[in-house]
Amino acid sequence: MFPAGPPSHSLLRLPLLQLLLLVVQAVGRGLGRASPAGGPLEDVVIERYHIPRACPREVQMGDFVRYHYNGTFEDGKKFDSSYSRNHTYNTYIGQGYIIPGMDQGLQGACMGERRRITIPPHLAYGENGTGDKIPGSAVLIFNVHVIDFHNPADVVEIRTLSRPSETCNETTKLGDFVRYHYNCSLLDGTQLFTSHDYGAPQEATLGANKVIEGLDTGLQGMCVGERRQLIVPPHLAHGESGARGVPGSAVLLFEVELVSREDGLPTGYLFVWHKDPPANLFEDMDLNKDGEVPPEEFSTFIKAQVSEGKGRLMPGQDPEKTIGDMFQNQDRNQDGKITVDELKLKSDEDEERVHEEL
Ligand SMILES: [Ca+2]
Ligand SMILES: [Ca+2]
Repeated sequence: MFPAGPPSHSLLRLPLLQLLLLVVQAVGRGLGRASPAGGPLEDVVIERYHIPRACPREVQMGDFVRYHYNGTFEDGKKFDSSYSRNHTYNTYIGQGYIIPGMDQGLQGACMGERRRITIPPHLAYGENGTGDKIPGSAVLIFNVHVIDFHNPADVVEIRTLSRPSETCNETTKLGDFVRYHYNCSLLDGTQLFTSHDYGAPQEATLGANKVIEGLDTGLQGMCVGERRQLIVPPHLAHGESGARGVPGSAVLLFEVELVSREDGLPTGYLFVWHKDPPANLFEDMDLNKDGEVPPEEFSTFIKAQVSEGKGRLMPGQDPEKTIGDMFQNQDRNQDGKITVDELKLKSDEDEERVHEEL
């Protein structure tokens, strides 16, 4: 009734220590179980009937696990199922939130693993049972499917899948404007989002709080053309409450490819000069020398600075809009033209502000 350990094909893939533990478990528990007297089950029995090919880590004390289960009695009668609620059961392990037998029975599980956990009454609901569903002295059998788990201390796990063959001199850093493709799924393979749905790469300024923290981190230090896999725990993604299409406390799997990278501008800046700004800035802008700079002159001047490589606009926004915003900032009395008194460099303004504050 309780086959000893996992099916033989998966034994080959287990690390030796794990294999030994399983054998010890199986022998120890198997003997206890199979006592000729047919005595009571003394311990939790774990049968790992599906172990995924890749198991980079196993459930440990303190992990938060999301799993589905069917709960039955020894006669096969069902008493509870997470599937009927259409929602995983989510809990911390080893902290007494669940019956002791489940706390024990979930430890060592891989993501995606299916295991049967048989729990004697003294590690479940004891002699008295509980509610109207669990009678006294019931042995409980849980068929469990582990969807994902994480630890609150987890950081983003980053694995480079491929890099462009030519050397990469500059990698992404905070403040950069990046374009990237991504696929996002749950760890059980459920597809959630992909940039390929939009037919264009996603855009973001790194560190600008525009994407979830784990993705922001995972996109840093990357070469253009590099592909990475990111495993993002929920506290660096959509948290306990989840988001549209994302279950609460879900661990997310991203595959990202960096398409392009540009230096960003300092916070609050729309345009910067590469070197010093022109000495006679207003005169240079006032193309017809009438003492006023309307939007057309302003726009012509800024575009010339950009095309001559003297300065650059904030990346990731329509240049016309940025230039329009710059004009609005400078036209302080909003009369549609900039005068020599109105024109101020942002760096000078900031400095003045600092002095005023001091
Ligand atoms: Ca003018
Ligand atoms: Ca004005």
